[in-house]
Amino acid sequence: MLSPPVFTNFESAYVEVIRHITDGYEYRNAPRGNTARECVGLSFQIANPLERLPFLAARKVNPVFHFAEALWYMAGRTDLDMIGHYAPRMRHSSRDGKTIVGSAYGSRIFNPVGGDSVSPFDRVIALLRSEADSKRGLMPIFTADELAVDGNPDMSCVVALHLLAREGRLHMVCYMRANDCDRGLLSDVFSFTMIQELAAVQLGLGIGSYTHHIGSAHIGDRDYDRVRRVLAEAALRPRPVTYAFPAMPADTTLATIDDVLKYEERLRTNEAEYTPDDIAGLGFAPYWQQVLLLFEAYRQIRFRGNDPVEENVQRALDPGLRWLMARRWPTRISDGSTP
Ligand code: 5HM
Repeated sequence: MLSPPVFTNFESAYVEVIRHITDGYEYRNAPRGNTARECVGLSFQIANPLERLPFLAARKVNPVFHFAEALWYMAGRTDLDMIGHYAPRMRHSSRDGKTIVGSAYGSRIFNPVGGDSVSPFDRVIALLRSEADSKRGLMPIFTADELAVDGNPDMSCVVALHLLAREGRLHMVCYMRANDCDRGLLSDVFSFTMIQELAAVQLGLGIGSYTHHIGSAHIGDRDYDRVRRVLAEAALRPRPVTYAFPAMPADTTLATIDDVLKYEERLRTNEAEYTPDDIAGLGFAPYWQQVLLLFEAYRQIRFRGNDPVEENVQRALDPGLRWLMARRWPTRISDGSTP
């Protein structure tokens, strides 16, 4: 078979990828000191890219970080102020202590580059409006000048994102030079499928498939035990929660993202606190209200000692997001299954 294997959702693809590398790795190596198991050349496709979160207690994903990173990309940002708040580890990837270069993928897609006055994202949207069948909807990310930086702490792992409109649906193909399949893979697929969805909404198309191609697909030794636990849990399905995976509202634009980020900044800096009613009154669709509720919950986790997150915020969270938050911060949020 020459096509990549197709999975219904990200969770099933992720479990198969880590199973494949764990059982069938080709190499043991340690590039830049990171000991890992590696397969060279790995691809998969996801039929429904909206189902972008894995619900596995052993993996404990952080939905606050995932939404923050996706929004940070879509706003074309490079600042550590925002992303470092949600992922302190990213501070190690900064060359100047203030910005991220290689991994700030959004800055290469959503800002004009190379003397153009229009961003690659807007160019591709315009192209696909004028020629739906085009194969040229490519947004490059990796740049050759990254090879010339001595001891580069942060070389882009993504080579390009590619949009293809076919028969009323918008597909995305992602090309990666390397992916840590128990770390970067989770946040990369989450953010890139959100960018795909944003593009589909702009074009008035349905969501198509998401295809992911990786050059070096690896799992670090530091994560090996956790990966074994995830595989053991996955063998004992069914899923613990049913999450509706809502679609991005059809009226979402880049201005919506900027608006959400205004409130995000107030919460991140602890300048404001919002009840669920406050958030409902800000004029956002329920989809974006859930994102702001996550930021409010995280504000309470970060700035309120060891207190549990307010009960009304917990109750207003979508049950699936609440379940994930309860796995990640079990002393601050309950999953609502016990009164
Ligand atoms: O030595 P190298 O530059 O490839 O190290 C970066 C590590 O972070 C690799 O394990 C790479 O696969 C992982 N990574 C990822 O999987 C990093 C980023 C950030 O650019 C990412 N996905 N988005």
